[in-house]
Amino acid sequence: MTGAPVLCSCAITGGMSVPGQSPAIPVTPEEIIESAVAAHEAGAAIVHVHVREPETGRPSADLGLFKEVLAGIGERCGAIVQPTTGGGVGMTIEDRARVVTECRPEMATFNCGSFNFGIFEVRHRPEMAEWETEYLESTREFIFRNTFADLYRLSELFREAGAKPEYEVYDVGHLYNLRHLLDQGLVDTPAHIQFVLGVLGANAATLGQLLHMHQTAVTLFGDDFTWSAAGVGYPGQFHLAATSLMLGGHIRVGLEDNLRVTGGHRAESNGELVEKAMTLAPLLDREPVVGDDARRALGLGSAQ
Ligand code: KMH
Ligand code: ZN
Repeated sequence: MTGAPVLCSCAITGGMSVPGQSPAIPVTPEEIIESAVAAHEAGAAIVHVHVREPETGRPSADLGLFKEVLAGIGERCGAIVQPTTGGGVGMTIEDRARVVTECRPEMATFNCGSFNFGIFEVRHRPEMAEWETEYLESTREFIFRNTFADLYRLSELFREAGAKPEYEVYDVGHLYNLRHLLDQGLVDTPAHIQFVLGVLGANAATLGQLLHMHQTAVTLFGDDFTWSAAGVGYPGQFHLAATSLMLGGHIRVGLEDNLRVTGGHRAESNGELVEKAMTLAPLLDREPVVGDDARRALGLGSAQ
């Protein structure tokens, strides 16, 4: 060991983006599986997955697609496969939660509060299909709904399914929501928190805000939590990864959150983003881990 273990999570395709934003975004189940396996080979311990309608690329919560993707990745590598319960525009909490109750993954995302989630500022490219332009524009009116009733219900469903939540917090108030759930006996500790910064409608992907949110989490949870940082956009993705490595956190990269590998170059794959992030780890005395070492770091059982 050259330092404290670090887990890299790769967010493979996303639900709040459209495929016309970049040809690198995987769409079909085969493409998502292929990209997830390659991200794992590049060093990602966790692959975070959404699914898309194969014909159009529209974000979907279809259970058949989730089953195909989860099984496909599981057959080909030992990554922790972490489906989303975040969904996309127009999906209900019941749609979004079904992947947890039906597929019983070892881990899944759990969004900790409601907020505006705007992607209408994304550049509208001529090659985008009509639905893609409409999808981006529709987010001027979109509220990412995660009410207290939703949070309570989702907490029960995760427990029943035996899935570990990754608590996604986008702003400081979401940490207080999580503390409230803990006080209600709805959180098993240590909780795993993902600081997702840089969404239009929530907090910014700056070092100052990550430090503020991390410090708030320490105040609320002491040292009884593990955490990771996901910067949305470029260079936020890599700036937050570097800061998180310095502060002892884990990291998340991937095409869901950012499409650039450098200021001048669009990423050609998820693996490329993982590789770049992984070069930072040894420089900052962190030891990348995958497989059962990664599971141990998160308090998960060993792989089946
Ligand atoms: N789309 C990201 C900004 C989830 O899938 O549950 C946040 C996310 C949450 O990945
Ligand atoms: Zn996601």
